[in-house]
Amino acid sequence: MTTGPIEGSSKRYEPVPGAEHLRYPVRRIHLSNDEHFDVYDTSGPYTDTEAKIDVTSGLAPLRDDWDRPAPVAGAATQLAWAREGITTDEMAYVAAREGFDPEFVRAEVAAGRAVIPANHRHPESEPMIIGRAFAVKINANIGNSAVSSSIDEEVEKMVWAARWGADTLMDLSTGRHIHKTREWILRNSPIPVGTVPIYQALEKVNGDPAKLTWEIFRDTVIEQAEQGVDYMTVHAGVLLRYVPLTARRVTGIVSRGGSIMAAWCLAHHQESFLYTRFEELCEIFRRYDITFSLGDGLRPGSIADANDDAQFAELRTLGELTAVAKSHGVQVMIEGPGHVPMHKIEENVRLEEELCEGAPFYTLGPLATDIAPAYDHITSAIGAAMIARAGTAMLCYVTPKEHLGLPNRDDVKVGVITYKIAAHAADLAKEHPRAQERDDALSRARFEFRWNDQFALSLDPDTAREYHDETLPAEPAKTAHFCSMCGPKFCSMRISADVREYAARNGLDSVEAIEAGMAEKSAEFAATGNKVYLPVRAV
Ligand code: IRN
Ligand code: FE2
Repeated sequence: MTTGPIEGSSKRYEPVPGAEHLRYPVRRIHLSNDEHFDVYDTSGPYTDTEAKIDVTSGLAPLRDDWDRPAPVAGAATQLAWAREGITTDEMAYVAAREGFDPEFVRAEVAAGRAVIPANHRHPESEPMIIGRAFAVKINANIGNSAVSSSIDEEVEKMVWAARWGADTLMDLSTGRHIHKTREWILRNSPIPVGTVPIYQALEKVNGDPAKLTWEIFRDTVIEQAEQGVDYMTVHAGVLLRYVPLTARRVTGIVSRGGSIMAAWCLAHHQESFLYTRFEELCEIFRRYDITFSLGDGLRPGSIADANDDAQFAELRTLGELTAVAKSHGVQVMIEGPGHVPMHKIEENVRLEEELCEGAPFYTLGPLATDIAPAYDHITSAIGAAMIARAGTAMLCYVTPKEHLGLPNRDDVKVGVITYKIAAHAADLAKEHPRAQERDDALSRARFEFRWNDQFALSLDPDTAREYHDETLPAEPAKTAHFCSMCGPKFCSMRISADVREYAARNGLDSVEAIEAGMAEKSAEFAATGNKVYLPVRAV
């Protein structure tokens, strides 16, 4: 089990303004100039300095003694309470975490523009919010398959994903011990957990979609609801009449859940029970406050199929179901693509907002090109950054193993860090109030050659340090005014620091100083025989 603080940081719990009985987590990064920098923290107690965690007994049930208002017309949900004008403990907590006013949080939840996935039966989770007005979130998918991985490995992947910044986690297990794996993950997860219940329902009928029934599906949902699953993907927009629209596609139906439901519809020549029984599902969801993640069963699985009739027909139905769910007081987010070239990305967000009343959009990438298996964390992060900038609230990560195999622990970390980059790049572009502070802090550290601070402020301090130390491992190099990329003489950061110093020393303004400094540098350069590449010299 991976525990202990992230390098250069310590874990703190700060009181929630206006609800001092609650404390929210932050990660404090300690800098060498006696400053510190606090960041949003998803890692739960695993990064506490003296984390003593026993996965067999699970995490402490944090939310067990929080206020839980009475249900509103049968709905015990954040949406129903928000609409009643009630600011719940969960709303105050997420407001403090993100630096917003609790009333703003309540209003966004009431409008259905944000969701707080928090099943009453998952008290171990630290509430978080998903909505376009808030920081862009990322989801990590884990889960075993019939051919690979054990319960221990999946719990470790969950902890690892949360450590590196996953805001939510989906357990997509399809192999053996589905129930038990999920139980272990839930009891130990500080972040909300989602599932796709149709996967387990299919296991119960030995993998034959035609044998699925509403009753089997419903019982599976209740089983998972009781365990504490916070949000569930339901592919209720795959209608019988949409299936033929996929016939001429290059990659047909690539969604697992979507293909299961399409197979059922065709086998019975009936409308999907997920659609016809949707209101009964809402009645279950609102008892636990499970959030719908309305599945994109007809999402494009290739650049050629992006934004086609099948995809947008389904989206229209998801819009209709959004209104139904909300009328039952159930929180909703909408899943989106997939594979989409850059010029077709924005249209997805605009249509989703228009058709689904601004419900949070949760997209899988999208991959901006199909040509790079083994690098699909990158092909998809390009699309993810763009779609998040346009308004997507949560990004489902893609790992380097996408299309090739089940991700291992290392792939999970690469996927998470890659998606933190995409999400943060979008936060910057959206001018999210706090986003740029971290860039500024890291840039200052870089400019001042505070190497350890640069590592500590980065998304992945371990790898940053490792790469640096590959060529300059000695401790004095941590204060050296250069790295091995340019060597001691050609560090632009050092040169501009020198220019500033030169200006101060000689009482020049910066333009004069730059000119004078450049002349000096040019003389220095000529003295080396005008060689651009100097041998690297460790100090
Ligand atoms: C997210 C957006 N669109 C799809 N996703 C995720 O893809 C979904 O939440 C789930 O984790 C995963 C697999 O879904 P399918 O293939 O069953 O649709
Ligand atoms: Fe794909």
